[in-house]
Amino acid sequence: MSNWSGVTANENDEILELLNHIPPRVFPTYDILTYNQFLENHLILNKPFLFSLAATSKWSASHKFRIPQAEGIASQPNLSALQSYANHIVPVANTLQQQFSEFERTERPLGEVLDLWETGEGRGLYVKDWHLMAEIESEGRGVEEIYEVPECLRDDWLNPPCTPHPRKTTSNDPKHSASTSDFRFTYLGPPLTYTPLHRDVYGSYSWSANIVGRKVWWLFPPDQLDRVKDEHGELVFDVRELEDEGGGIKVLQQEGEIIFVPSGWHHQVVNLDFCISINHNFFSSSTLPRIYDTLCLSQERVEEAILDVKEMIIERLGQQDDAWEKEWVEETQGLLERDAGWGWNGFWETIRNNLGHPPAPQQLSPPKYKVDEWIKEILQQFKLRREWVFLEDARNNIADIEAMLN
Ligand SMILES: O=C(O)CCC(=O)C(=O)O
Repeated sequence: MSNWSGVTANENDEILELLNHIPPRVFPTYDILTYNQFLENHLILNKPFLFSLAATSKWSASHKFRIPQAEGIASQPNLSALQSYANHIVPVANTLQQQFSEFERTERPLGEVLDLWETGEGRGLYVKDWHLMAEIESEGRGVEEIYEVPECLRDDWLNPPCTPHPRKTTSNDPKHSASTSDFRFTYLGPPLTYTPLHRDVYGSYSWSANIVGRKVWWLFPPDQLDRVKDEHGELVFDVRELEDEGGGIKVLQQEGEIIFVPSGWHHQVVNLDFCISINHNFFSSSTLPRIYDTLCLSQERVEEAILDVKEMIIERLGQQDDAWEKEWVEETQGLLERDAGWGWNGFWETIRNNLGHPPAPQQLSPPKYKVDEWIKEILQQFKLRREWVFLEDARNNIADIEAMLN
């Protein structure tokens, strides 16, 4: 059996309720978008849009994983076709079991989850953040067996460059630090599985393509978060519990469409059908000032959380020279790497690698003078920080970067 066995009457009511309250779409939907339009109207202005289903109609995944039904009836996922990846160990969230500010999470072979779904079990299970593309490449094949990244989205400084065919590695390939290794994900889950309110890692953009099924998105621009915070200033988990759903901008993403989520925009997503989607978190040179600010904020939070450690270091080493400060900066970097996913060394290393090996050709990247401008802006700010004084690796990366700027 390859079909999902359908929704219960209650689930159906919930889905209809969601569908009945979708406002007209306020963001543009493009069949075609040139890189320059993308850069000017969306990357730099940091504004959402969607690509129409034309963007994914030729993807292998759209043919392999989708079983179309009669008009007006949602496509079915081809679970049997997914069985060819049954041995992949995938992260699974149980969206019926909230644990504090997360779902209960496990890791298990994909085949186990597919087997449950094929018998109508595992209703709340959501396979999230499955590194399908990296797995395929590690097995020596090319990601063309799934998709091809749309041209506009190839200037991606966070993921390995888009190469549909098996990736040939050479000794000249840039070294990807652990923090910049792979943010290309596949998600699959039954109707009503969902992703709670969040903002993407590092303050990156994301794009997300629906291979099978429809999703509802709630999007919140960075300055419109007041109504989604609780009395302690913490973000709520599920905006559906709030009056007027916290004032989010609601978008129904149809099967085949790709949505672009700007940097720093919080979002929540609910699957209306059995959904299979592919997404990338990414950023490019135009995002660097935002990514920089996000890392500064993460650093502030880390410092506040371990102020007692600072006092202990000062007590032990005294303040007659800067030994205490060196230790303090190193201490905060370690924690920052664990908490935010990277520290300043990883940040500057990523910029150096991408400048040295641009992921996209010139016509699909911002003009060089703009790239230099964005980098110089953050360099100037970083040189006023104490990390500039104490982090030798960051300084070395910056020396390499400066040699590549005009
Ligand atoms: O599809 C989902 O459940 C979440 C996707 C998401 O949060 C993203 O693409 O940034």
